[in-house]
Amino acid sequence: MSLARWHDLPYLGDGRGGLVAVEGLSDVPFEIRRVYYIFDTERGVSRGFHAHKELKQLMVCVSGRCEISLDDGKVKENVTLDSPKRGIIVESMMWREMHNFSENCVLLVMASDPYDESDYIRDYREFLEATNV
Ligand code: T46
Repeated sequence: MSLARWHDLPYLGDGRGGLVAVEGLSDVPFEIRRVYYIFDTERGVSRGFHAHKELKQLMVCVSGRCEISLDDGKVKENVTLDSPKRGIIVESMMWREMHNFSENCVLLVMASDPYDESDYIRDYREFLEATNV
């Protein structure tokens, strides 16, 4: 089974251009309690390198492209995000890394909870211990 849960977004574009609207609980399977976006990433920079204990997120590349590495402690998978119409839902207890950001990449993230540093696992060995019990 794939680790990446692809999620098609409601597309409302017309002759004037594109439009995507996302509502929590109906268009994504959680309440959206925080939105953030990553942009102007320097060439060669990678980000992430952590998992979340509880947080669920929908990640969409609304401009450009980037690669996401997912790892559930047993299986690893790489996916490319390059469409504003489709994203991935990243569940809790999933190690994630973001690589190869294109120059114009804007990675939009809709999250199920407010920011809470205590929800992060930033040590890979600790993550493996928690997932391979
Ligand atoms: C994730 C990936 C996809 C905040 O204060 N509030 C926030 O909402 C966020 C997202 C970050 N921060 C602080 C925490 C750090 O001091 O901003 C700093 C940079 O965050 P971080 O190094 O965690 O950024 P990334 O790009 O490695 O990870 C982020 C999210 O933190 C994470 O939840 O899943 O994007």
